[in-house]
Formats: sequence, structure tokens, C-alpha cells
Amino acid sequence: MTSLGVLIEVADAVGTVTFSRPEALNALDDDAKSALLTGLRDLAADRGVRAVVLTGTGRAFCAGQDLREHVQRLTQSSAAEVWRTVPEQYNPIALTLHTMDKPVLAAVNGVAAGAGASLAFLADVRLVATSASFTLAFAGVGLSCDTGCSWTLPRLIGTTRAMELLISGRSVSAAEALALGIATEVVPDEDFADRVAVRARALAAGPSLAYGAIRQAVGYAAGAPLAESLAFEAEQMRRTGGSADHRSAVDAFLAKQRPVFTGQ
Ligand code: T3D
Repeated sequence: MTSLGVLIEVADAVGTVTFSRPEALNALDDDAKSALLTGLRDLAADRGVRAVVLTGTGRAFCAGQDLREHVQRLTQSSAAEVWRTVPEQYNPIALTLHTMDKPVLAAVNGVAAGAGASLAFLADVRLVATSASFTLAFAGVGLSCDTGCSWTLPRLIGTTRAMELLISGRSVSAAEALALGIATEVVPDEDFADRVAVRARALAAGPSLAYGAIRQAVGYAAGAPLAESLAFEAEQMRRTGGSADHRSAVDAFLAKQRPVFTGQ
């Protein structure tokens, strides 16, 4: 399915979201944000999709908000109208990405700036091409920050480093992203597409129900005391413990066979 500015495809139980406005480094205009939100909600609800990949077309992952459209709106619309995009588009996009019950892989093929970087931070796995980079570009255009990066970035790299990157807006190379703990893995540009396909297929063919429950548990624990996190873990253990994947995996273990997971 093609939508304006964002391409959504499903193959082999992998749902791929591709930012596809390469002429604007895949910046998000209104159409792209609507298509992204709808596409993510569809992928979240589709039980046949067991892993989701976010990536970009051309030399960028995503340059964040489309600043051309933004400036046009600033001059033509009221402030209330302009800023509806955060609660009505960016926030539900971030929440859908964060809460979906399946693993999310960000394939950061090129520069990820502003909300584009924030989207990558919401993934569970970040594969970063050697030539890619991250830029917390918000302060550079006189804005605070959005799409969850005030929540994700300090959790990924600690508050001191997060503040430094948010205040400076400087470019973080793939190598530095790996050293900081932003990147899961850095992959040479020439191997990037193959490596992403292998990792995505492995996630989709793995215990994806358990992966979903793990991300729910980690997300829950980020805002809850230990006692409540333990109770939530117990719920998720009950849920995954009743799954066909758990039963067949323990049977396979005892039979000394490789488990086959269905995500059920
Ligand atoms: O309502 C709201 O707006 C709230 C939401 C805000 C969320 C945000 O995301 S705020 C942050 C917005 N993003 C940025 O500030 C990033 C702006 N872009 C850049 O800083 C740089 O372009 C990059 C560091 C990403 C890449 O630099 P470089 O040198 O590789 O490329 P370039 O030459 O700057 O850009 C190439 C083209 O893409 C250029 O167009 P042209 O001149 O070839 O026609 C440039 O204007 C365009 N482009 C890049 N980023 C954006 C963009 N066009 C529109 N919006 C962009 N964000």
C-alpha cells in the first residue's frame, strides 16, 4: 500500500514503514504524518505482522518536521492550529510505536533529525548504517523537543548526555551512536539492506509474542515502582506462559529440537 510520503508494505510477517519524501530528506508533512499514524495503527492491529521496520528512502532516515510546511502554517494559521500537530499527530504516532505488541526495528539508513531521531529512539533495535547520523535538531530551530525523546533519550544514554545532545543539536556519527548506546549495531552501508532483512526476518520468526510482552514490561517498569513492575511482569509471564509458543518451545527443548515459533 502506498500513501503520500510514507510507504507501508507487509511481507513474510514483517511490516515495513518507509519514509519516502527523499527530495526533503523524508521530512514529515501533514500527509506523511497522517499516513504514518494510520499505517502504524494498521500494523499494530494486524496479527499476521510479527515485527515492524522503520526506514527511509534515499540518503536520509527522516529529517523530522517538514519545516517548509511548518513555516507556511506559522504565517497562515493561528498558533493553536499550528501546534495541534503535536498532540494530534506526533504524540499518537509515538504512543502507537511504543505500545505495539511486537518488536520494532529502526533501520537508520541516513541522517535522523528532530522528530526523525525521536522515532528511531522508540524502536527496540537500532541498526545504523556507517554513513548515518543523528541530530537532535529541535533547539537549533528554537523548539524544545517532542515525539518522546525527552523520555527515550535519557533512558538510552543518561540525562547528562541526553541534555548535551538536545542543547547542542550537534551531529552524532554512527560510531559515536554505538559508543553512547543509541545504536544497537553499526553496519557498513554496502551490507545494510541485507543485514536489516536478516534481523527483521529473525524477529518475525522468533517468539514475537514474548518480544511484545518484554517491550510492554520494560515500558511499564520505566514509570512504575518495583512492586508494581513485579506485578506487571507476573501478568506478562502468565500471558506468555499460556501461549502455544511457550508450550512448543519447552517441548522442543526436552526433545532436543529447535523450537518453531508462530507468535501465538
Ligand atoms: O509543528 C511542528 O513543526 C512541531 C514539530 C517539530 C518536530 C521537529 O522535528 S523539529 C526539527 C525539524 N528538523 C530539523 O530542524 C532538521 C532540518 N534539517 C537539517 O538540519 C539538515 O537538513 C540535516 C542535518 C537533516 C541534513 O543536512 P544536509 O546538509 O545533509 O542536507 P541539506 O542540504 O540541509 O538538506 C537537503 C534538502 O532537504 C534541502 O532542500 P533543497 O535545498 O535541496 O531543496 C533541505 O531544505 C531539505 N530538508 C532538510 N530537512 C528538512 C528539509 N525540508 C523540509 N523540512 C526539513 N526538516
